Amino acid sequence: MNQDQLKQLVAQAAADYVAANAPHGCVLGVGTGSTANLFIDALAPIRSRFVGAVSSSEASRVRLEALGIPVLDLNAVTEIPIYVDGADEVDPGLRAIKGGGAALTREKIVAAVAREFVCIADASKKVAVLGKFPLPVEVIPMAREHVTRALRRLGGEPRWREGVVTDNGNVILDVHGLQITDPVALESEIDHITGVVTSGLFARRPADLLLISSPIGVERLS
Ligand code: ABF
Repeated sequence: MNQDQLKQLVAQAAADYVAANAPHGCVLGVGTGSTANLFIDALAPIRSRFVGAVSSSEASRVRLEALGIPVLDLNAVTEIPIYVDGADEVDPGLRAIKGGGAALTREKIVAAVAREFVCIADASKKVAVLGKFPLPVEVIPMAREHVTRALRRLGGEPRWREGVVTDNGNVILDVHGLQITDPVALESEIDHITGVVTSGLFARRPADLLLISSPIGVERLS
């Protein structure tokens, strides 16, 4: 099985999980990326189950609306029973690096509201220690160099993702060379740098359920 087939497998498993567990008439949280795109497509047969979705990006909003799933403003929603999204790396504590697709801030906001965060990934995303995938950090543009210096002091090598502007009008620094042995502490430290909007470390609020696909099937970890 190639990686695309593994993504398809886990996306379908997530749609099945949602069909079995999401209350009728609820609002679903939907993430961003190629695995999330396949999950959105897999929602087509069950779209009448939801009154709508909250999306973590403009790209996912367009895909959801094309399927006839209304996309709601998060400020108009009080409950999201399930939020499904991909990740760039996941560790055994279900903590993740996200944000390769530059949607990290909205993803973190949706995860904060959701009762259950279901992370979907193929087995290549599973790691013992987070950090091989460069950690994305969303930054207010005028603070870019200040935050770069502060991240260097934390031991990483930040690189500006030139040409990328987030849905919130900010820039992304990708921090290379980190061995993230204490993800909760590092998430807090980065969040406290003035000018940082958020980091792609999902450690204080890890996934509640990880669906991970490999050639032998989809494993559920919680
Ligand atoms: C999002 O999609 C991210 O936070 C992560 O960056 C990315 C994973 O992308 P893919 O599913 O394309 O590998 O959820």
